[in-house]
Amino acid sequence: MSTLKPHLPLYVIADLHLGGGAPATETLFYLFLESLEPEDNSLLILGDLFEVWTGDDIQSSLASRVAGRLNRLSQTGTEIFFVHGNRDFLIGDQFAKSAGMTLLDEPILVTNASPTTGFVHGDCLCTADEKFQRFRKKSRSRAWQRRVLSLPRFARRWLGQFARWRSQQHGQENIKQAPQMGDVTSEAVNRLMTEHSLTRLVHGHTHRLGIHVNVNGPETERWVLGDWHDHAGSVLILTESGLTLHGISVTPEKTMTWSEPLQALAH
Ligand SMILES: [Mn+2]
Repeated sequence: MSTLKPHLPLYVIADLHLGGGAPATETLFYLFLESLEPEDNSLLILGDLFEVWTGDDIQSSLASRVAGRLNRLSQTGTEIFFVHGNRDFLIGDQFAKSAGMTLLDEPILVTNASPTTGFVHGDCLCTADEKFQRFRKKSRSRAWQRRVLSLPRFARRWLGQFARWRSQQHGQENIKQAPQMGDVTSEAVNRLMTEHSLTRLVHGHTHRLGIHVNVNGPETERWVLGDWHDHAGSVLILTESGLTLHGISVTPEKTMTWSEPLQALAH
């Protein structure tokens, strides 16, 4: 758990899955980062920035481009925080330092907003998928991570490809058999919100963009960030008094556009 009082507004993004999709997504990401400078603000990357990550010591042109852009933004005064996703949980101190960002353990509680707002990547809430939860538990242990990171680079590259393939297969099986498997469970949401006395929770991971109200009693909210793909993405903005969720996209002429704030879904 991490308690945070970031400079507001706090911009929040998740599930860019860079390296796994269209080049336009990376272009949109850099335009978005440029739009944040130089301002008194902060940025929280809520996991799955990359499609796959198998160790900070494995160099790629994508990783150095992303580190360079993030670092440039941090130099202009934007604080950058990062929470691991289920694809990039092996991001370590070395990459974080090169990107000028701070790694945080979830849940993140932002206490200088009203009400206090909780943030998680979201995979911890998908408890109907027991197979995934077993892997999550194992792969988040220090011992497992040390073992994997000590493998030679070629073996880790291969493992990364395999994990990507497995994850896609598993996702497709879930969609066929039980679509709710890929979503959060109300039990897990309620447990987390009650444990930390939260009335507002934000997460990504499920790629099911939306604002849900009365999720754990009256006047409780669950905000879900959308994923980024092709030329479009999703951004949440937290100020002292409010929260808004927007779609963003990039035109072929490389200009970025913002959507109006999304409205809450009726329940
Ligand atoms: Mn995820």
